[in-house]
Amino acid sequence: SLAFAADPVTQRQDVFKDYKKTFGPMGDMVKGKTAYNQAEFAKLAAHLEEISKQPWQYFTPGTDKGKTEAKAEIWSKPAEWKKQITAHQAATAELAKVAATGDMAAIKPAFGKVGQSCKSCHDSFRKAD
Ligand code: ASC
Repeated sequence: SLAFAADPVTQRQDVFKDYKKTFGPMGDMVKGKTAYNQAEFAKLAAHLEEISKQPWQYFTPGTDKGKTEAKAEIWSKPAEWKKQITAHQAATAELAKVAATGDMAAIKPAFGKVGQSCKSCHDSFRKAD
């Protein structure tokens, strides 16, 4: 591989930075901290669905060392970890689907379910909060 290619830890952390840039503004709209913009929210939700497919490939063997919050359980309990990812991806897909309708009564619980799926995985597989 190329010497200048980013290491897998940096690559997955870059995706999680994108999560923050995407999920943060969505949360602001859901909470009424910023005005709800249906098109913008739907665009962010579609992007969230896409990036929810990306970071997991960068959790390569041996990358629980150094500047990472990944727990060794990711590699010692791969089935449990994959189950969390599958639930998370189902939640982001559902959120993108309801975001397209603009129905805030459906968006709110779907957004909450995505947040729960983030937290649930962090509780078992991430070191810090
Ligand atoms: C966020 C964020 C998370 C999730 C989680 C939701 O904004 O950074 O990890 O939401 O806290 O419970």
